[in-house]
Amino acid sequence: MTESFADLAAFGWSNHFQSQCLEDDLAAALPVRVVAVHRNRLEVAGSAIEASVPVFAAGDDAATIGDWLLLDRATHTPMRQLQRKSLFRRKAAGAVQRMQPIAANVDTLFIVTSCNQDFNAARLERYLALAREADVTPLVVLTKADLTDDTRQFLSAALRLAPGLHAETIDARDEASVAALRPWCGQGQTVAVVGSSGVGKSTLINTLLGRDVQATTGIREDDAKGRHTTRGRSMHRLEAGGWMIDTPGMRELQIADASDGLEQVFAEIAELATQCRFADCGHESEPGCAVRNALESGALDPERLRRYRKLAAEERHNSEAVHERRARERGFGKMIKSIVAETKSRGKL
Ligand SMILES: Nc1nc2c(ncn2[C@@H]2O[C@H](COP(=O)(O)OP(=O)(O)OP(=O)(O)O)[C@@H](O)[C@H]2O)c(=O)[nH]1
Ligand SMILES: [Mg+2]
Ligand SMILES: [Zn+2]
Repeated sequence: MTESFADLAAFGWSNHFQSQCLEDDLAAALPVRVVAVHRNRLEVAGSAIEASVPVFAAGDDAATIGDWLLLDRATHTPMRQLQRKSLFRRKAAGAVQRMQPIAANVDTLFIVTSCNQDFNAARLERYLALAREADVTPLVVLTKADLTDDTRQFLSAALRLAPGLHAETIDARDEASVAALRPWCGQGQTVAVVGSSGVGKSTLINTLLGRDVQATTGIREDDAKGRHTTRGRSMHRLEAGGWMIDTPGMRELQIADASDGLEQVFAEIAELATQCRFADCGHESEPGCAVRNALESGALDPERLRRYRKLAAEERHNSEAVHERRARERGFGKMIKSIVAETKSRGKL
């Protein structure tokens, strides 16, 4: 073995991954991290190796940006994908009832929005629920602070969206301003940067890198929407040793399989519900309803409750659809296996 684990640590390698590899595995294989995702290929990098390899696995488990793979030392073919420490994922866009991995083995998620019309509490709550579900620490990054006199209003609105949440307001083009984010970007740390098109994800990464690696373009003047400049996902190493994952602006962020994350983001509503007189209170007309009392006293914002109900209904609906699809496919897989077994036993295969 030529590479040292100290080298791999610079790529985010830790005991979590080491413990999944026997000594024999590492004699035959090279651990590498997926640092860019293209349609049919993955770019991988590790200690003294950079390579382009075919996409690995399919469906919900497909290797994604940030994943660790073991490559055959001789052929550089992917042999195994290591279990992830975390996975940020959403329901695939459109009518597809599948989960789509966005980034793996992420420590911190920068949820980027701007101090303008892009700021949307309901959308941020979606990101937050998915981050909490994935066990990834979220940080709300409010860009374009230089274009408004009212950064405090955006900041306090952001901080109300989940308990214990951090948020920073920055000018993504300004080195001194983005320095506030460096504590999350230290040695071996992986940060995924997500948000709508045009909010300044690539700009922020370029400023942290100190050079223009990612292309950026202006937003539309009339509605502040971006032009979907970044197309693929890629990881970039900072001098301080952290890794930044740039992602394309998301048009749609549907949630599924995220009920725990949702409960954590809306913890104050779940907590109120435990104080209702009836355990199955619908918070409509029942006496002794703590949720309605909180609405009446002004302790609970009716908009927040409305967003929670809407998101919880969507989460239930999507989760059911995703699980049904999985069960159907499992059933179909079993049917194929039994047909193959039966045909074999009849000596036809
Ligand atoms: N004034 C100001 N402009 C900014 C700031 N952040 C980004 N911009 C500008 O906003 C535009 C869009 O920035 P990008 O970095 O391309 O946005 P993006 O989030 O990567 O967008 P996609 O790649 O399309 O998802 C560019 O013209 C940036 O210069 C900021 O904090 N202040
Ligand atoms: Mg971009
Ligand atoms: Zn109630």
